[in-house]
Amino acid sequence: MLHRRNFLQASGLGILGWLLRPALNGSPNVRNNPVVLSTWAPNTKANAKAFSVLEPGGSALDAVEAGIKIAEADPSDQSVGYGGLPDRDGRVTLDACIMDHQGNIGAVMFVEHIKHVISLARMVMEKTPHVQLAGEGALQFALESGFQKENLLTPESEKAWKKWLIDAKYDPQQSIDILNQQSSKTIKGQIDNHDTIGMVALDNDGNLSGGCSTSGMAYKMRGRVGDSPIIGAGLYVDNEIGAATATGVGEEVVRICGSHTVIELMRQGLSPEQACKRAVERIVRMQGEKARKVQVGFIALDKKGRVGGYALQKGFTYAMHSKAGPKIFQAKSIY
Ligand code: SD4
Repeated sequence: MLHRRNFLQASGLGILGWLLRPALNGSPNVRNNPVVLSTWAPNTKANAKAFSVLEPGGSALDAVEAGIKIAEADPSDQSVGYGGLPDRDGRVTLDACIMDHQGNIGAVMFVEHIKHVISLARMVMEKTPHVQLAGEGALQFALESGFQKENLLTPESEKAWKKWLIDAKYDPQQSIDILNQQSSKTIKGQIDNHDTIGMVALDNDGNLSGGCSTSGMAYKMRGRVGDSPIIGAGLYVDNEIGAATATGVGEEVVRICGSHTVIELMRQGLSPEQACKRAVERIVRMQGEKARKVQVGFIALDKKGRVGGYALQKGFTYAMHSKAGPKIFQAKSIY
């Protein structure tokens, strides 16, 4: 017996629906308008690398991986990869995730000794039947896959940790305060401020991908995982709508499934900036006065190549690279 849904699919109505699909989605593929967008102004270098992949026709997925690797290898970026600030026990533990235009996802969290966790996340996505690996198991998979075991704690980060230890109270709130200081400096200081890299890209074929990589909150509790490796929180890509990523206090981003929320708001017709604003407003609604004390920033890129961002506190910057060259934005904020 032919079920109603099968009947509709088989009939002209199904075909009509399929024909109307691009119109209903509101945004047919925009071709040859490559754009890369990332959290924080210093990631212009990472963007330039990603754009060098996009411009000759490389995929958005290859572009975000190549771009994020620049931040992961940079010891002056104390929030990502090599040189990342350690947890309260002095150990650098990294989180990353990646998502492509077909909804493929991979993530690693609480990983030690592997510099390019974005590539490891991609390997989880492409070479395993799983989507997330954590801790020792993620390290084991990395070593079996040919990644090098490295010491990621630089002398500078060790020095900063030892200074913190002098009056460390081992109070999780301290880690939040440190992250807030890092991620809401004045505009002038902000230009030099590195932080978690979330990167989203649109390639020449009109496909979107994204990635996110971080050492997480400085001096966090051992084993703490934030939003950055959580698909839907630190990153989300929907190839019909756009791509979004987050930075700041991960606990607040996870609470509202931040990046997925931004995408759903864009699906309702909001611009990237409006959608990011609504997402941070949701944190304010949930957390009330507590929201004044934390920093969260979102950025988003839509299918047409339009970009936007918004933060809870002043001082959040984001960086774009398109055919017009690099551009830095100072995000608007609630407070
Ligand atoms: C985390 N969201 O682990 C990350 C940290 C971050 O800017 O974004 N710092 O919570």
